[in-house]
Amino acid sequence: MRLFVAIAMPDAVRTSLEMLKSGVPGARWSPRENMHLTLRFIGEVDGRDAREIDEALAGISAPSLTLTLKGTGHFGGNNPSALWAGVEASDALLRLQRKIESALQRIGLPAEQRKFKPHVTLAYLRGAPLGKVMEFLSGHGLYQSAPFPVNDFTLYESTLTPNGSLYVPMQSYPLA
Ligand code: 3AM
Repeated sequence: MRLFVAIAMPDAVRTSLEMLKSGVPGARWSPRENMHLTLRFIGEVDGRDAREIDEALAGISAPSLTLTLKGTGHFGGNNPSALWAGVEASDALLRLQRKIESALQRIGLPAEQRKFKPHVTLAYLRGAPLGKVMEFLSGHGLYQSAPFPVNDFTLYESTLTPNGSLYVPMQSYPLA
């Protein structure tokens, strides 16, 4: 199974993100139920590893936090591959991400090579005109969610289907 660790967006935040989802031809907008902030992509593991990962995540002790989504951006430079909503800087979020990273390294997962860039993916893009992407970004640069509490994080299973990825929450872990 293909796993990742993320923070699920509360319903009110999903609603505010829904309003951003238009105006870019070639965008495959993330379905409302998929909206999350990835803390750690794990990838393909077997059942035994999944159990170890679950135990490692269950052993994490970290405080609950408050997040605010802020602004929009894209990955891929001049060949945009994804649109996302940004996250207001949060040391508590970085500390949580580091705890997850070290817990997973302790059980033998290879270190994540990419720098952590907190974001909520809005759409994956294929052949979207750069001008439309720039229009989207300048039009939604002032996007901001209400601050929201984060009281847990979740281990997700990602299933690739012909219509895009299906993300199924497997287990949630409370923050103190
Ligand atoms: O949270 P987002 O949507 O940005 O792109 C994948 C998605 O990111 C990312 O993990 C999230 C859940 O699928 N992802 C997929 N493959 C990846 C990889 N090999 C990856 N992240 C890092 N390395």
